[in-house]
Amino acid sequence: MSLFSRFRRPVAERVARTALIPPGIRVYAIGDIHGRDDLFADLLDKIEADHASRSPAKSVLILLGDLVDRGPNSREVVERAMASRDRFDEVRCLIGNHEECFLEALTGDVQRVRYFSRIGGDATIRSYWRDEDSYNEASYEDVAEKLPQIVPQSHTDFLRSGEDMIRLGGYVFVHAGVRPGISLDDQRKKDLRWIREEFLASDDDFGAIVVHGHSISKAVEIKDNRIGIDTGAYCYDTLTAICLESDRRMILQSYC
Ligand SMILES: [Mn+2]
Repeated sequence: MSLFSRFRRPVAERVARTALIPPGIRVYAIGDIHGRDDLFADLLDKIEADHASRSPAKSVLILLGDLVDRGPNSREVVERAMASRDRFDEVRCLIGNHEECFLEALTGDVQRVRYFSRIGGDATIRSYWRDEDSYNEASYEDVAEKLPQIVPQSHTDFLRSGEDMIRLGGYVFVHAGVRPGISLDDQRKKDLRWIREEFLASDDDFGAIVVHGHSISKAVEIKDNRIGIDTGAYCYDTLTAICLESDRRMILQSYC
């Protein structure tokens, strides 16, 4: 199947009046990209075409985190995310657990480099290192020393400027989820970036519909209290965005 299949405008679904995005704003949120720059590039094109085909509105792009690791082109994904600031009125990026570990590895701490490398960061380091042979021969100590030098400061600054929670109308955007029983204002960073089962299993009203990534499902998960859009770019070759405007929502996808 062609990656650049012909663009078809998706049909918007109307939802409950409580799930509103403020007037004049059109949000596009993208799930975990994980180094799949091919899918990211294609999805951004689809989003741009979708936005242009609709009535004028402020375009807000939200990246739900986990831009890096596992897939082959993390460096390119970060570069493209930064460049997307020229294509949208506003770009906001969440810090995923993989960005957290990447930023920690960039401190030069050998243990953190080792951990980062194990959870998928190996692919990220490779994308910045470029020279395959020298990377294969490098020790963790070598990597800890060299990594902060080969990752451009602009990339580090961009990732570090990420947010942990974005609230917009009746929605809240987080990387992983929220802890049930705790108000949105009191959520802990660790849960927002790492939580899985307790959040996914909960039927609680969290105070806003939670749009999240982090936990992979083959199809988009739309529940009353949450919407999961991590469709496993690096393993199922599908990257998903949700468009939210007023009381409408629609899905855009890129796959190969
Ligand atoms: Mn994650």
